[in-house]
Amino acid sequence: MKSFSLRVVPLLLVSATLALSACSTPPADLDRSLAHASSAGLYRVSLVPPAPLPAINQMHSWTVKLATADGAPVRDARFHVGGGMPQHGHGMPTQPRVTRELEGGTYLLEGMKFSMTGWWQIELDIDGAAGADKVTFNTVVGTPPAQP
Ligand SMILES: [Cu+2]
Repeated sequence: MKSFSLRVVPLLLVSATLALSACSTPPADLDRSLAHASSAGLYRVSLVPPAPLPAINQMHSWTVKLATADGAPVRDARFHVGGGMPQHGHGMPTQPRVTRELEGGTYLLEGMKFSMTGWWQIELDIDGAAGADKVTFNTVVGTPPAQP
């Protein structure tokens, strides 16, 4: 038993080191587009973040634009918002919600906050006139500028 542990520990250390270095780097071919067709093709969805994207740990809002596959704005839709960091296995630190429709097919997504730099996914479950569908976006939160 003792010799087993002695052999396993160095392997664990090596794996942990590899995992840490992999964490900080999003996949090179990551699709960072913020305009997608939904999974079943029912909708076209765009996310509009504030520009520039706020530093980590700041609460802020995004805008969601929902249209049919033909591009007609979709009113009165409902959303469930999820997401997290796929490389770290944790979710969002807040529970973002689509709180209201600002104008036809344009919605306010409040409560967004990124607690770490790196690759985040934002998942929307959509319930609208054309049916239920979902869409996932990728965004990479940058290193915050140095504090003076
Ligand atoms: Cu993380």
